[in-house]
Amino acid sequence: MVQNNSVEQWVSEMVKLCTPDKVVWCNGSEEEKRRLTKEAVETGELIELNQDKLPGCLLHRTAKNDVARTEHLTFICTSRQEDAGPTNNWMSPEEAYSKLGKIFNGSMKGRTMYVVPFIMGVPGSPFSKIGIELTDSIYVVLNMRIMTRMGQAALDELGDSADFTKCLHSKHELDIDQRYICHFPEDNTIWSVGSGYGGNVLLGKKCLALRIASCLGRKEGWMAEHMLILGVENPQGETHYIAAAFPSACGKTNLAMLIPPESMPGWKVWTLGDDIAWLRPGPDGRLWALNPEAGFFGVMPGTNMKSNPNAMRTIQKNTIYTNVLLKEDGTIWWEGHDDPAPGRGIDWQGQPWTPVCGEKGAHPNSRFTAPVSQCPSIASNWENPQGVPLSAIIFGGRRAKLAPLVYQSFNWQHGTFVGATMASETTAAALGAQGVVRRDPMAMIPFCGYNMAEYFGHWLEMGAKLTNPPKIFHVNWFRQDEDGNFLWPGFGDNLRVLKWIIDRCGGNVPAEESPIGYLPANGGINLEGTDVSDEMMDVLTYVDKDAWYEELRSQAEWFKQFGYTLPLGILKEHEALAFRLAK
Ligand code: OXD
Ligand code: MN
Repeated sequence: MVQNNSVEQWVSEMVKLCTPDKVVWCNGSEEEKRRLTKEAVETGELIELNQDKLPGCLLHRTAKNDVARTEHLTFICTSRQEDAGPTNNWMSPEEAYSKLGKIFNGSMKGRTMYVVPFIMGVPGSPFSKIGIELTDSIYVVLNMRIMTRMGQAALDELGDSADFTKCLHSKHELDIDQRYICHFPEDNTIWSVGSGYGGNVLLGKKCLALRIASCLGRKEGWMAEHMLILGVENPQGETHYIAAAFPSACGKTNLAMLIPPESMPGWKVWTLGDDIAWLRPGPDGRLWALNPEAGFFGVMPGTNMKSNPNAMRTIQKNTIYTNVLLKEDGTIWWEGHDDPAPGRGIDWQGQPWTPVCGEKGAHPNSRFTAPVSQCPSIASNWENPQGVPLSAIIFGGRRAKLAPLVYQSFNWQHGTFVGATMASETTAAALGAQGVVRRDPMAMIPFCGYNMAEYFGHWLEMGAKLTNPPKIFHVNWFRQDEDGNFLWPGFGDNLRVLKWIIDRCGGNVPAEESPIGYLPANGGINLEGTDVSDEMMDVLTYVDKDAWYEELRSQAEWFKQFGYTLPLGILKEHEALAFRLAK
């Protein structure tokens, strides 16, 4: 099956290290899926759900201490520490190979090593990259089968080239004290050990398509971003494409699958991706975007027919659920489901559960893995090998105060600064305190594979190459009033803001200039059919100068860690904001 010396040689080295009893090369066939599913169901790694109600669906429970990405155990391993930068954990490649090598040594004894070739991107696309993941987890193989184009197609695409990302994963003991997720950009290699949680072990996703890809993009003149991609079609049938970066669990999947409100007839939203966008300048001077993934790995709690009907319809078949509640009829439930809590069930920890037991039935970071192709709002061109041209880029965060509903940056450099100063309240997608405001530039703080100051520099350089760059905006769906009530209805009504953004891109609506950027002019956002009063809109678009002075100070404090490496363009924008606020 394989005629690639580099692949064979690397696999045999890793076999020597991990000493599995058996090595199975995955070809991605249906027969292989059936065989692996049967085996995992027999061992209890997966639970088959009610096949009449949820055909092809499975449930998996992770270890209790292994429910989210572990950022403190995630490392960028470069020869020089400054190449990883101050925002990443760093280990030297020697230390990492030696430390993890000891853990991997013999880690697959008594187990099977699966060889999983995969494509991030579309076969034949200039965007695409090949990876090969070696893993001892069938759960990982079956998830990779959904999340990527996996199997023989990837080996065919690779041919006899040695240009692939070497991804090694072992569950080992699922012991948090022996858990590491290490990236070696200089060797195009990822080693992950001791975890079974998706974000740590589906190595095509965060590890390759963001951390390693961001390094490749910098070298090769493109960008790997933590962004959804959607198309907005107006009643005249014209579609504009938008990419948007929000931190984990801040509504990227919901926005990507938005259903227009009834009061906006003729408008349509098309989904192209919900988590990762690879961006390249096109020959037309525009920025083109492609979703390198083939599946969604979405957050379960809060997903329902109001928040995201398209996601609900996507996950009715061929879906792997992780850490949700199992009901007696073999279907599932999670907090925020449309159905009321069942009288009893088995919770995500495998324990008997009732609504009054005081525990969550589903883990707050429980997930679904489902094929993108099953999404009812999937764009017909989502697999276009060239991607789609972007009209706008949106940055956003979860901020109770400060950031207005929407504003437009003055130009690419200012937009890069807006992205570089993004901040958001933390969520359950990563282990650690929740609800704390942290800086998360471009939503990439956990995912940038190199020095973030240089990453900002790369953004500025990319902008200089684009003769027709997308316009850059910032949104905040989460602004609250003094009593902690959300001011903006969100969900489908977010299309009103997208419409304003598209109108701005076409120069079709006036805006008000403010110190932080262009704001919607009075009446600029259509509120017909909402409960949002003009007074609420005033609060939603209010720029509180005192709060922005405080923000300016906090930005300066945060930037200090980069010292002289912070690009001049970012410093200039910081000064310009101070100047505009003082005016
Ligand atoms: C994700 C994340 O799973 O950002 O997409 O954590
Ligand atoms: Mn994400």
